[in-house]
Amino acid sequence: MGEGGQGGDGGIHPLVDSLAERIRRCRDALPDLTPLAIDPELEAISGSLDGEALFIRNEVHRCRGLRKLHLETARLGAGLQILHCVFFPDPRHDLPVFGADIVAGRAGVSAAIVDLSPVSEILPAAVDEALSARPRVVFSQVRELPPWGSIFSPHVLFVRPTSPEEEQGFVEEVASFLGVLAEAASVSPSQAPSDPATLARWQGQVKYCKQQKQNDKTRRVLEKAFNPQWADRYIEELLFDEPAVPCAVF
Ligand code: BLA
Repeated sequence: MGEGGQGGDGGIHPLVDSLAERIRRCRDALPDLTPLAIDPELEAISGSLDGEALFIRNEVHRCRGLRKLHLETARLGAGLQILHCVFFPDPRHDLPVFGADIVAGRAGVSAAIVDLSPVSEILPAAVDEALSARPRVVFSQVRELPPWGSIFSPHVLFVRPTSPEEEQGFVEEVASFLGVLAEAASVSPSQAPSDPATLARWQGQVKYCKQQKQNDKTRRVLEKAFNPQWADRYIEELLFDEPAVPCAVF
């Protein structure tokens, strides 16, 4: 891989690489971590687009309190590199959705976002308090959220990192968010599938998925790299599949 690894050499941007490693380390410490089966057609996808290497790698697990932990790293043409990560809670648990996304192009990282997003009106109090108390990193370029971003919490961090120091700072921020989630997941009780609170959290998670699917930028990139039908299936089945109705969990 060439210096920085972000040229047209098929490599991975160093932030994508180091964040993926850090997320894996945090994920691997979660309670009762179990790999989930994944369609081999979706696990590793390679090809080429306009003469450039194209690939997607997907990892999927579950753990105590969380129904699906998804980590994706991708290179999708025109030098575009993406880290996409969503940890979806089991609606029986009062836990937020963890989401992180990095988009890097030839000119560097344009978007880096991380959040623990509520599936009810507000975050669980312990999560909110722990996020408020976390050490903060200062970023020189904070970005404005699109309208569908109303699903994110007041703690959401959406920045364009402008130096290796800020990139490292972003990795530390993601680790802080994951530390808060790990603590919450290890102690959260499981409520009945029929509990009104479970149903409300299920609805909240369905809404989270629907709002994320309004991000046209994701769809456009996948349609260009593959085709509209493929993009649709990928988004509906892997990126933002909606949780099963809780009563069916019985
Ligand atoms: C923006 N997401 C983008 C952009 C692209 C993608 C190309 C525009 C870059 C920019 O605004 O600088 C593409 N992201 C992808 C693709 C995948 C992906 C193809 O994850 C997957 C294969 N997006 C998420 C998640 C979050 C997220 C989980 O998938 C947040 C937790 C956020 N992406 C997000 C936001 C923007 C973005 C907020 C900016 C959108 C805007 O400004 O309109």
